Amino acid sequence: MHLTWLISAALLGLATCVPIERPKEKQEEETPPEPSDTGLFYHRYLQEVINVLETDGHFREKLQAANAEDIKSGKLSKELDFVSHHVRTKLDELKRQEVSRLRMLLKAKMDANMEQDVQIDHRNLLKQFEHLDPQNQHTFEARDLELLIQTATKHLENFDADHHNEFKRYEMMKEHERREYLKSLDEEKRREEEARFEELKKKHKEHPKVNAPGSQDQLKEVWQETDGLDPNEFDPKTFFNLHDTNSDGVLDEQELEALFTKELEKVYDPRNEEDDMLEMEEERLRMREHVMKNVDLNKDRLVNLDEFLKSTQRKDFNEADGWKTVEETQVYSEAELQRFEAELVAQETELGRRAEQLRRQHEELQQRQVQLDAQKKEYQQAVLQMEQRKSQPQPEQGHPAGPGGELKFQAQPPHAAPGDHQFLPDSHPGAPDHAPQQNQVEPSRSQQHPEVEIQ
Ligand SMILES: [Ca+2]
Ligand SMILES: [Ca+2]
Repeated sequence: MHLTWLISAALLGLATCVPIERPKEKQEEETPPEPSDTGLFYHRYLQEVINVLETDGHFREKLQAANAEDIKSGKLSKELDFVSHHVRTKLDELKRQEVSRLRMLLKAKMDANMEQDVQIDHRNLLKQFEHLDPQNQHTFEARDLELLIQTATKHLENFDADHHNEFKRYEMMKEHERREYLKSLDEEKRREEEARFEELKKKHKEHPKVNAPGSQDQLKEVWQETDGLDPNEFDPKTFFNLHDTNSDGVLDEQELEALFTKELEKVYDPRNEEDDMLEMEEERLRMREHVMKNVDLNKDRLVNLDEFLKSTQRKDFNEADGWKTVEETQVYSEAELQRFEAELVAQETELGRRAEQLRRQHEELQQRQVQLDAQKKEYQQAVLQMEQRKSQPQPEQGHPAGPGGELKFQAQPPHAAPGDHQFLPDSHPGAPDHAPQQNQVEPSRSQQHPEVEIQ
């Protein structure tokens, strides 16, 4: 039954799942426990929907009676039709807020991709978010609850697997880069660097024994060093209550992981070059998975007191073989690394191909620019020539200076029509008889002036 019951517990933080054996003084505390962060990108929406649903007496009752199959099949979601109008209104509001947030996400994504002035088809784009029904963006319906539960379950189940996968790729990339670096060195330097790597590896392996998570040795160390209690008085029930920090009666993933800090500090120190803090986080996750696998009997991703006490009765609780850390574990095989490297080469080739394509496009553009520049220059020269011709003195014989019709035209004096040439032979400036009338006026005026001056 490794399925959706985790929804009702891990996400919903339901009071129904809380064991009855809570200490009396804690029962009186009415402050609701802080729910743990699921890490989902719609965590807030999910949590708020749960909170609102919990305020409805009918739904709460149905949830208590529901089993994992009812939740998964969507039977529980149908109960939404019977919740109070007030609750439905609140849920509608939550959905509208979530849709609006998703729209902003889409907008930001499009802006980042420089896709401006594009008509956004929200209904279509919202389809990529599976945790709500995008067809109806205004009200929260049974379909929304069903999708929310199914999607969160799926995502949570994949969460750890995705993380391991990411870590594996990270480790392979690290090794790939190390090998490439070594390849780039000359013989002597390479040997030096190889020796240095070995030295760091050796140094990283030097640490106190790491106890198996969830074992008596491990818990006792926390009891003694973190809680400052006498190891001879170790009491599982007290231990459980001490580390149920939000007092909700169960140890969730974060509370469990907090128990491993002491062990992790034995191996990883952020000040050391040889200790990789990403490896430490992977180690923490592996430890949590190990405990959950052995202790979480009902597979709800939570450890209740009953499960915890049972785990302390197990044979391997007292067996102290220690824990195999990440560096002692084969995270990837040589074949996997080679496949990864081949993938990298393919990616690089593709990038190279695209870069080459861009380079060619750039060249073409440059050539086009050169052509345009040449055309521009030709045009400018033509304009210049035309202007020069315009300003040249008019040829006396009226012969066109150039072969072009325009030049022929420009070469002619502005006020003389071609036909005027017939009368020009007689109109030499030297011939007073045929001087233009204006010229006749001028001398007469100049003749008058001396007369005026004489008078
Ligand atoms: Ca807790
Ligand atoms: Ca459990």
